[in-house]
Amino acid sequence: MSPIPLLYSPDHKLHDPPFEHENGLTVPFRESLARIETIRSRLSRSGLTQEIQPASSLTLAELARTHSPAMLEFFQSTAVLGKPFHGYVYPEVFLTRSGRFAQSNHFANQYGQYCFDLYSPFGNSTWAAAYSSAGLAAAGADLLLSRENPVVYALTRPPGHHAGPDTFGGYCYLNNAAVAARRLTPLGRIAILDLDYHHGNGTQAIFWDDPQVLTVSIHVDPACDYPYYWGYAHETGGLHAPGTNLNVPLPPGTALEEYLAALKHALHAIDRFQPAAVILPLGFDTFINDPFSTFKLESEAYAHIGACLRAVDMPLLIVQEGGYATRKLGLLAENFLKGLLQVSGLPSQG
Ligand code: SP5
Ligand code: ZN
Repeated sequence: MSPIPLLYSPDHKLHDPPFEHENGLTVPFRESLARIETIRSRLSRSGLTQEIQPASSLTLAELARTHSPAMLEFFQSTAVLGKPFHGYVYPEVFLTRSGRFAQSNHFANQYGQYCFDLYSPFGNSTWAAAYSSAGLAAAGADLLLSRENPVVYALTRPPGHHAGPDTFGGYCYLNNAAVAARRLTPLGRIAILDLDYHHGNGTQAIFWDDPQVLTVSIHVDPACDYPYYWGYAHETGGLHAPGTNLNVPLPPGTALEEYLAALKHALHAIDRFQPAAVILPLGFDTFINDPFSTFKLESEAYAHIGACLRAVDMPLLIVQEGGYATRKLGLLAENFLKGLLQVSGLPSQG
């Protein structure tokens, strides 16, 4: 088995907010640089992957096929704002139904129109990092298009699946997986299977009315956990694309057996859709020791999940989403790939 291309860019380090908010308290920012670097170093030692630092070919015009030009303009305007504060700005006021008519070019007003939560602050280089991250996913799509690699892993950071056409939040700015999907549509129908602990609300919104892209997400029941407003089973696609969105919400406490049953259900739906390629937004925040998780997946579970995905007999692009048990992320990624590649013998802990 030739090594899996691992697409990486050091640009993610340009985005390094100091803190986030939790129940009114200021806590260290969980979506840290170390997340990506620990996966990178563990996988490089495993010999399962070969790192590539691709040149980005992603233009703003191509991004505008996924995100609104107005939100992209706002993102670009943030490159000069961080300095007067502590390096990062956070949203202050959110546009809700009662504020529909109040629109100005003031930075705070723009921020509150697109951002839906407190988890996506901006520093001067956040936009650069996000643009580069989406570029990795696009480069991953190119590798699949070349048909030389059946599996590609884009080590994207910041993550992307909470970013919609003109909304963002949840540590996300640009929807990396969606950008890759749009680049892959010349191949035919595309399926996106989101395995992050949280619902992929942004991806769902982007392809809601698109019959060419099936979006599937397995996640914690949004009635119990973030992002609360999206991710319910009755959300099944828009008027022009009925049945092309599948949400599989699972209750807190979900363990491997129930998780694998949900995964098999999702894989059947993908099979029926007959896509030409599958994109896998992969979060390790389903792990039992993840600070956000209520699921009970042990580290070995990821080998079983990877093995289950062997049933996907078509080009597969893995796109990194969440996962915040930083010291374990390398192990979880290695277990996942070992299951996917059917490499025998799970690695030891640590
Ligand atoms: C990509 C990704 O995994 N984004 C996740 C972003 C949201 N994370 C914060 C969830 C916080 C839930 N807090 C519940 C506290 C209740 N008191
Ligand atoms: Zn998540």
